[in-house]
Amino acid sequence: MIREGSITNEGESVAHLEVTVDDPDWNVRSVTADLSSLSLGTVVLNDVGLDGDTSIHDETYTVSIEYPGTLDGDIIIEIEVADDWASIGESHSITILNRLPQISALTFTPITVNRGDTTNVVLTANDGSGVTAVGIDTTQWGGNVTWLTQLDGNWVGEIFVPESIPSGDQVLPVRLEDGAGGSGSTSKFGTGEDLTALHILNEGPVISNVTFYDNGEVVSTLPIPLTGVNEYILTAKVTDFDTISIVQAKLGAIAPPGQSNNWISMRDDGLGADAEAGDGIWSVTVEVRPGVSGGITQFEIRGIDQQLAQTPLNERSHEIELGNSEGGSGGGQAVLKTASNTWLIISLIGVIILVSLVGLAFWIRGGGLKLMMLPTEDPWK
Ligand SMILES: [Ca+2]
Ligand SMILES: [Ca+2]
Ligand SMILES: [Ca+2]
Ligand SMILES: [Ca+2]
Repeated sequence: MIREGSITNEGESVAHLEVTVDDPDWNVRSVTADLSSLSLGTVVLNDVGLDGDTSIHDETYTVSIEYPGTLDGDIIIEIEVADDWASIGESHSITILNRLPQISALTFTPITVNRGDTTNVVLTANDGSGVTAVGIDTTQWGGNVTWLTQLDGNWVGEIFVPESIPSGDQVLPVRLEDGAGGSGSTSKFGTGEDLTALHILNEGPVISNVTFYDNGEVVSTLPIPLTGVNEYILTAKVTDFDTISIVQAKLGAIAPPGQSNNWISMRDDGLGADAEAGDGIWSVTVEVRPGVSGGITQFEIRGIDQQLAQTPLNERSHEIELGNSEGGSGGGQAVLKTASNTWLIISLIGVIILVSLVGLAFWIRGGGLKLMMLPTEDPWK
């Protein structure tokens, strides 16, 4: 009967009522449909290719219908077929769908947001049966449906921007209910255009928990070897709402030879220096060689996410102390280190004083032995 299967109310769609007359020998004069149940009066169907009739003289009569009212459900209409002498009538039922409320305006304040922020929504929607509920649906990104409240003919509310929503322009679906019990979801205005998009900013990866390990133990000073190369593992926790594609370190004084200015990849695949794959803790081996200067040294770590956002420049710098070879291990590193530094200085001063005193004594005694004495003390190596 309805070529499209159904009509949507409030003029949402144009449908075609088709009636096929069974007896081809019958000299049909007219086919009409009484649509008074829809307040559309009586309409005439044709079989001459007009008004959506797909084929001329195929005994299928057609008329196009658009229903501006608000009824929905199965509606009975009367079809009448007449020839020159008589007419017969038949009742048929057609299905009217309830058009969803239509959105005519949607604003977000602010419209540019970070994930985890909130933003205010003002939405305007209309329906012939009245609008009874409007909600912003972020469930596809792990959020929820935030139902708006009516204020001055609009629907208003505050929504939370889900942490897992991708950055860029995102259209948030709107759930709507009307006074006829219809409900559904849309991402379009009544005009058919996409709803106003919320612009989601992308922040670069955040670096935290920068830690050095010496054979599995946390250290806060990296002892400088007298010979050979000391290796330590540097790890950092790297977090981002997006997938992290690269984490790199620019190691400076603790880089492998010739690579102090290179960005060296850190890894989170459980291989090499990395203890556990995919735990967000990225790892790289660093080297401390004889001859590097002691004290605080700077290095950088940066992450880059899938959408190429990088750790901000001012959040990349970290530092570590390079100490002398006697650095201990275990808890309370900072205290121990301070203590050993102090003792080192005190003993150096002591040695200097001792040498001076000894030198002075020998100088007093006659100078000749002083030159022989100094090399055997050997405190400077
Ligand atoms: Ca036809
Ligand atoms: Ca409706
Ligand atoms: Ca990001
Ligand atoms: Ca890891």
